[in-house]
Amino acid sequence: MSLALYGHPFSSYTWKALIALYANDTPFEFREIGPGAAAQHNAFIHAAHPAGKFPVLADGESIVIEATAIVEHLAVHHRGPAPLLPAAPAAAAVARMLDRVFDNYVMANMQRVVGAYLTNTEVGNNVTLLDQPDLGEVAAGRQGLRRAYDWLERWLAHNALPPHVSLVTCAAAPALFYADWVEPIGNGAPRLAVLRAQLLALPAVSRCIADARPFRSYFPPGAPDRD
Ligand SMILES: N[C@@H](CCC(=O)N[C@@H](CS)C(=O)NCC(=O)O)C(=O)O
Repeated sequence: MSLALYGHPFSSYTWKALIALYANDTPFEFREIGPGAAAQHNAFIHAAHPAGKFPVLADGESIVIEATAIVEHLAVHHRGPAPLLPAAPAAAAVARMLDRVFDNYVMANMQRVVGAYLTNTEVGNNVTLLDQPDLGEVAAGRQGLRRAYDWLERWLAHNALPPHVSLVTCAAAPALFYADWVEPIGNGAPRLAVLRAQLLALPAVSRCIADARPFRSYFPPGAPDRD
């Protein structure tokens, strides 16, 4: 059954699906979406997802939306050396909890800061850069990140991530990569800073970083001169 992933190389949620695919060397076709992309690719995601968001996975006749569901779909239907979800149900439940933490409190607050630099963030509108960001939104997003970092730092003091590339890796790597750009993790959360560095060194993640590098100038708050 042929797999196609619709997404963009600079998109954090696209990375989440790509890391799972790369970790298991799963063959797939990447179908880029965005302003310069093939019209049918953009039309496909707008038809496939209730909010026109990406990534979207096409697996033969099956269409899977939402990055977490894509990773879970791959874990079930395209198994490989990286199990993506721990085999033990209790450990899998913890992996799903962490996936929610990274999406809802790291990725969402990072996107809140990014969104403060943009106008027309509604789906289907042309997004443009504001002359001045909404400083209240920037501060709220950064404060939310700090709280998420503190929670994760406490969690890491007593727990470890699954010992293989998993749903947690897929959620944590892009979330921490971009979040650190808008609110540096720094000395306040040393375990989390180490985790970010470890995740960035994984082959599946460093491949995403390399493929996204040409797009860094588009990061609305401005990308730092480092990974
Ligand atoms: N809950 C979605 C979020 C996906 C998401 O926010 N994707 C961004 C790209 S990283 C997007 O589609 N942005 C364009 C838009 O919102 O119209 C998921 O987990 O897949």
